[in-house]
Amino acid sequence: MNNHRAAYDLLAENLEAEGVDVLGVKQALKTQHIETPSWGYANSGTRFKAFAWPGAATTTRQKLDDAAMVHKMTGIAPSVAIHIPWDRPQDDDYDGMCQYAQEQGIHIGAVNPNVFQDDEYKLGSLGNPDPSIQEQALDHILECCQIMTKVKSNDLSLWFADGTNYAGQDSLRGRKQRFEDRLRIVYEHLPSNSRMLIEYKFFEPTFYSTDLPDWGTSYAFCLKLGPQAQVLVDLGHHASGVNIEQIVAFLLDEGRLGGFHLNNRKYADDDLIVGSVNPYELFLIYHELTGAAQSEDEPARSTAQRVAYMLDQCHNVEGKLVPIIYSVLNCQEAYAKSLVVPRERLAAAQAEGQVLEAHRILSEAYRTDVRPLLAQVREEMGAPIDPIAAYRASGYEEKIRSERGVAAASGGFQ
Ligand code: PSV
Ligand code: MN
Repeated sequence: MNNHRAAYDLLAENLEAEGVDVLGVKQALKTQHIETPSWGYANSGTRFKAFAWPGAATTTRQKLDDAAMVHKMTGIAPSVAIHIPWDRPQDDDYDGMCQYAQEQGIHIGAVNPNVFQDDEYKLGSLGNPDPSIQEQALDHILECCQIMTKVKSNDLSLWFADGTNYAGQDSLRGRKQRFEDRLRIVYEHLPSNSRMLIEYKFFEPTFYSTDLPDWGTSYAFCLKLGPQAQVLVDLGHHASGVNIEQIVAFLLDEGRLGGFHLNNRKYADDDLIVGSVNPYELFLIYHELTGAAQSEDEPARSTAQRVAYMLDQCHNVEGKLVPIIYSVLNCQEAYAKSLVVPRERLAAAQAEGQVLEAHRILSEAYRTDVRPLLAQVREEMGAPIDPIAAYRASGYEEKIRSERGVAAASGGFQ
């Protein structure tokens, strides 16, 4: 990869000949931003066992160190999503947390309330039949709205484990109404200029009904709440055949796509590297986003420009930082390929009904080997040309293994 220059020059020449503005593509790549999850640096596991990984972060300070290292290696991961209470600082010193992040060259991103880990939430949070539990969950989410202001975050990222396991267990309409009422209160407490991102998941941990099972339900709630409410698409939370890029296109066009949790749906949740199984699908998702961002269509254009790209991955068998770096790079590659799609030629072929020509134009862009372009961009940004090799050579992994050891727990900010 070190001798990328000749390959880059040739690629740039070919792309220019096809009408691609290579300078513009490089500029776009330099401003790409993938947020990493604090919880991805800590120990995690399957439904059956949490594994202790040597060197895994146990404090938020260590998670921020790791996130900063990922940013240093990639140049495009400058923020970290936090999960409360997992990342609650001692004495609620959020200023100290922000300052520490800043000193490492990163900042805090989305704030994720946790209304699923406490015993009280056994039958749900905002959808719980017990009004006092609904109130407890609401209070926690409202506290997270205040934390947003403290950490200068614009995104409240909401996921609910709510639902039922048995037919007849609870009133399905009743649960919907409880969500509607409580989410309205949350909406009223959002800091100005911020957003509430509503995530959905088609099953798990409840199996008969899930209160927010699909994008349509999240979208319907968003419509009722107002413009600051948008849908969060977690790639893992879809059944196998679902066309995620079509959901993305719809939500962009309606101005309601707020963000992503990037991962891979083979796990049906958060634990596999994004783009590791189906990089073509990731490209097709980016194709919709780039197309909207470059269009004149409103609200699609401005919506695409504000989308939050967040990884939501925990790695149990493949280490912690390398898979996160790998994931960031997969997003970078998919984005680069979407930037070289010849959109005018594609639109013309589509308008003429040239089915396979349109398909060929799009898939040829996907087949472009953009690696020399990415190497060039990284070099121009002052990031390592090969981030994974640079990470392995950095000694960071050995350092955290010897300093942190193997710990079973994951604690707060210390
Ligand atoms: C739930 O599966 C989820 O995707 C939500 O985004 C949570 O906040 C995250 O994983 C971490 O548990
Ligand atoms: Mn998620």
